[in-house]
Amino acid sequence: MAIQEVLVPDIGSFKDVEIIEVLVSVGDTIAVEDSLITIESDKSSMEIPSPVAGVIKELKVKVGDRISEGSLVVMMEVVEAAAGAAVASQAPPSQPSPARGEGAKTASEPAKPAPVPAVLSPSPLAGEGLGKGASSSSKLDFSKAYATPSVRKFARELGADLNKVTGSGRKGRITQDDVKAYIKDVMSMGGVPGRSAATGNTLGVAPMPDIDFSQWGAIETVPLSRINKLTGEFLHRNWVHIPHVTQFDQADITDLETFRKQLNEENAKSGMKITPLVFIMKAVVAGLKAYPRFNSSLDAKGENLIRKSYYNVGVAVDTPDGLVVPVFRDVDKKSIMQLSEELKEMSAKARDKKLKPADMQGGCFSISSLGGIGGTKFTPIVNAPEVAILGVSKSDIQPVWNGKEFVPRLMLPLSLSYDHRVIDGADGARFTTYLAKMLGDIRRLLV
Ligand code: CAO
Repeated sequence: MAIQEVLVPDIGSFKDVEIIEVLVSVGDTIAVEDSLITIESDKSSMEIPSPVAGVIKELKVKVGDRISEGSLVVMMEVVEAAAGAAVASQAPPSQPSPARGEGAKTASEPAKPAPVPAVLSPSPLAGEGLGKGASSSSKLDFSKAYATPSVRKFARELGADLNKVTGSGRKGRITQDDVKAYIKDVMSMGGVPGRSAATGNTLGVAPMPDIDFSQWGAIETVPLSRINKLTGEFLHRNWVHIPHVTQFDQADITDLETFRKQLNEENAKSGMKITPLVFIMKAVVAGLKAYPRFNSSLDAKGENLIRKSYYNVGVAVDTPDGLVVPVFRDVDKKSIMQLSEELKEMSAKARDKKLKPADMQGGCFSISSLGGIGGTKFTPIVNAPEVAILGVSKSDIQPVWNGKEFVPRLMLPLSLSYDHRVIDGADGARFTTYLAKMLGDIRRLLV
């Protein structure tokens, strides 16, 4: 073992350039060609790798120092074989260093350890600048990215596309931490680093800016509820992963309303209130039976459809803490009165935060009813792994042409969003037409 100086080699036009990274620490065991420091001029950055293997005994530089050819970088305790190689590396810098290849093995014995100029690993800022250890099979083109060779190498090893990473270093340089943060973001979105938006695995868009709104006036910061956060994540995932189409339609519920009001009058004493929603749940189940693709889920690989022979319907409930979707089981087997009772119970449980996880699982299809509030139509987000969701808006009286004249009819707006990977547009329109037919004449639900 011998302590040896490692010097900056001939670095061409680089003179008095700044060290922007020190990549080693005292005590580190270094292999031949491990990078020691990164230097940066106005035009490019480059790493200076070690020409010898050994243990760092002393750092002679720090970030911000300026160096030129011959500057001392580290004191290194070199292993014997490498010490010999180090002397052999005194060949002119423009020639390939035998210390890195076969020459190291054939080098003659050194008389004494001599200072070792390191061998360059250039990285033009606007060039490919591949680190030596980078995979030659990699297809990622980082030519526009502003990063040092070690960061480029790190990004290639992880398959991160540096073109999409925002640099937080000086002058926007991308650091290793920036790459890690990018990978974390991509993974949290269920994506694959390095795959472009075109492949469907990442959004490939810049993150939302962090804005200080107080610069324009008074503000208050209100934390999102747990439900808000969970729902937000879930909806975002579904919105990104599922190709949505929304089919609009309307159902003539004039006769249904007459019947519903009659039922409510008959049950006034019991306090039971029947809303249009329970009829819609029944009509949906009839639709799921007529069009079984709507009662299916895609498997995780997206290669098979899993068809269900049970009819569980989720209903979105608005609570002070956010949206929850309790599931009503076996809707096909329950009466209008039973469903009304259950809807009342479940809505109360939801608003009192008493729903259990099991109450919100196992749904086949969801309904989001804003009919009690207002609006004419909207585009609900599919509640995966389900493949369709029905949005219901407020019914109103409209003039409808009956072939001879316009007559006032109570029309219910329907907005069906579906997963276009599973459901074709024609089936989407068939499904809403079928729903409208069922709701237009609820006797058909018995057939
Ligand atoms: N058109 C006209 N009136 C309607 C209607 C419709 N489509 N649907 C319901 N109504 C009426 C009801 O008949 C009731 O009238 P009365 O008070 O005169 O009896 C009134 O509106 C209120 O109904 P409701 O909302 O209490 O009951 P519901 O069975 O229709 O809905 C529930 C229950 C739990 C779904 C509902 O309370 C709710 O939370 N809706 C919001 C769902 C939501 O937030 N969806 C958005 C999800 S995406 O962000």
